[in-house]
Amino acid sequence: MGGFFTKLFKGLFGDENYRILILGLDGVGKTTILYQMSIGEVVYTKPTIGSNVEEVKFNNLKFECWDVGGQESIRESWSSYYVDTNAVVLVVDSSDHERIDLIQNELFSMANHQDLKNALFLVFANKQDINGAMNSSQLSKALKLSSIKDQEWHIQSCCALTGEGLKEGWTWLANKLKKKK
Ligand SMILES: Nc1nc2c(ncn2[C@@H]2O[C@H](COP(=O)(O)OP(=O)(O)OP(=O)(O)O)[C@@H](O)[C@H]2O)c(=O)[nH]1
Ligand SMILES: [Mg+2]
Repeated sequence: MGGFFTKLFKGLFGDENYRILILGLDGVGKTTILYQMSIGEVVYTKPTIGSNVEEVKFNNLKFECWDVGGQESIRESWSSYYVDTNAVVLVVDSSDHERIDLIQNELFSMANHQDLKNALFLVFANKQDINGAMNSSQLSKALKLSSIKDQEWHIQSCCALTGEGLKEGWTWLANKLKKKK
């Protein structure tokens, strides 16, 4: 009975809580995206050492968003955040052609990790304002996204400084999470 009322309450008041990991190489815009989504502002950021966590409310859902630093030494700790994760938001600097293979490898090891087998993958092709940035289909190819078969994924181009594209990406995530429940 308790379970029924909890479900009814959650259905009416949107009290679902989802665990989201925001990952990507250093300097790609993860912390900028986190604060655009949580407070709606561009904040001055320093490289993240360890992680930040903020609550994001979107489309009647609550997201507990973990933004983990992307520097090489911190990347080793990413997998300790994977358990019970509903979705990975992978942020890529679309103008960084040199490190595309590096993040492609990181993405594949995430997709192959047992703890992320049921997670959704949202890829933000960030920094679209920079000249020479790859668009979402070029980035999708470079990341070999179509080889990811076990998880559902989506790529969205964006500019975290203006906020363009962020809501569209988050809407995909919210709709998928609602369907999964
Ligand atoms: N031009 C441009 N700059 C951006 C964009 N998004 C973020 N930046 C800038 O990129 C720099 C790094 O952004 P952060 O959000 O700190 O990057 P991060 O991914 O959190 O980096 P780590 O914490 O080191 O892993 C900052 O100077 C941001 O203002 C964007 O869409 N366009
Ligand atoms: Mg950061």
